[in-house]
Amino acid sequence: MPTPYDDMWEKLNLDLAAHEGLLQVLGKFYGDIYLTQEGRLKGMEYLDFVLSEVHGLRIKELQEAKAQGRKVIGTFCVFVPEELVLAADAVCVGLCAGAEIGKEAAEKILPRNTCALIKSFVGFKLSRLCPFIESCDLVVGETTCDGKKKAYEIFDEYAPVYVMEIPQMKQTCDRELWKAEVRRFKERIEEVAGKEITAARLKEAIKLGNRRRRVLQRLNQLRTAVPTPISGRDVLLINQVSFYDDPVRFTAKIGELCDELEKRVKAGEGVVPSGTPRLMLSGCPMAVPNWKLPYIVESSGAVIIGEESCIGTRNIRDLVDESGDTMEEMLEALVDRYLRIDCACFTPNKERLQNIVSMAKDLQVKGVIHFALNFCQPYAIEAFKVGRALEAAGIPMLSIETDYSMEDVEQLKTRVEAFLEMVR
Ligand code: BJ8
Repeated sequence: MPTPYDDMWEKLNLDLAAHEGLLQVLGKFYGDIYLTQEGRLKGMEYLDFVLSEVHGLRIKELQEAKAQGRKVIGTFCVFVPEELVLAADAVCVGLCAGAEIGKEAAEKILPRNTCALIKSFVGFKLSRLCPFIESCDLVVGETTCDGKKKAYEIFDEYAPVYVMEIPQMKQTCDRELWKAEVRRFKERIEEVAGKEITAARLKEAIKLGNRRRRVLQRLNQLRTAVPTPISGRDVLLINQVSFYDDPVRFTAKIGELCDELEKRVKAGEGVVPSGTPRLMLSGCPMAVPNWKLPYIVESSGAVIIGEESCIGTRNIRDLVDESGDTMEEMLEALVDRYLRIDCACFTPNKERLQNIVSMAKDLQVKGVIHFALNFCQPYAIEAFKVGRALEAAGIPMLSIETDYSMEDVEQLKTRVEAFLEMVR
């Protein structure tokens, strides 16, 4: 069926037939998982709208920004300091992909035992299905896990790629390396954007980034109320959308949603019956449209009230210190803030274990579900230590490894139900 965006998609060289198929599947999937929920906040209509226009209106906005001379920078990891992109008056979009539609194409050039997230972004590019990737003037990769690191070398043949080196430890020399990388990134962004990053612009960008983190922190705080006032699925969606929506608009809209949520909390209204087991997710990021596990968990009679993940708390927990005025002070603040990220790619990674245990205790969850994508060594291996740390704190954990396919849904449901029986 023709759409008002066909010309734009054609200009972006998308495979129109395959793309239409993708949108249809996505629409059906979204309807089943999201629109069937009862008692959703009115504010979620904004998220429904954004998602329905994810490849339409938002891409149109990106094209308009480009026509005005602004550049679009795509990222795959929360380690990329978005503030520098915003300070160069460029648009930053998260590119991590959570669908397996391009898997076949990806497996022609990547080993089959590569994690689904990597296969997804490579597959999207090879199959010409992602208008975000096609809109990018620069794609920023990073040396986190080996899979991503090596995949960028291939991706580089299809798109303009720049790779940031991320340290694997957090000693003084690692901080120095990271600081040098942040400076190198600043220069590259200035070059691509054709604009100097001034101290005044960077200060504004730091404030904007923090405002968005604060509104998501507020959301996370409100959702902990009893009875649970919003589903885990809805909060995950909000976090996912935060990566590609306009940051000023997003922050305002989620602020309004939080006002509504606050009223609901005061009125003592919930979205699940009292006594519903409250759980926390921990592990690999769940990129759009990876809603599989949250859907399984919440349709099995539990509710999720926290995500220890990069599309969740790990991305919003730490703010950038706003007190600096000089470029040097602000770069130092960025270096410190980003180095607090506790991705499983670090060794040792004790902070993550401590953060998971304290988060689970604060939220008073009945248990934690640890999620690793198949073939993701950092998270799958770290699951052992996470389980041990939680056990010592008396908190049960279920460890799940899966991908984006639907083949194991029944099997996962059985395991989640058995876990719920146990924690009840
Ligand atoms: S800071 S979690 S966003 S790297 S799932 S591609 S780790 S094999 S996503 Fe991540 Fe940055 Fe870390 Fe966060 Fe590799 Fe694992 Fe795949 Fe992964």
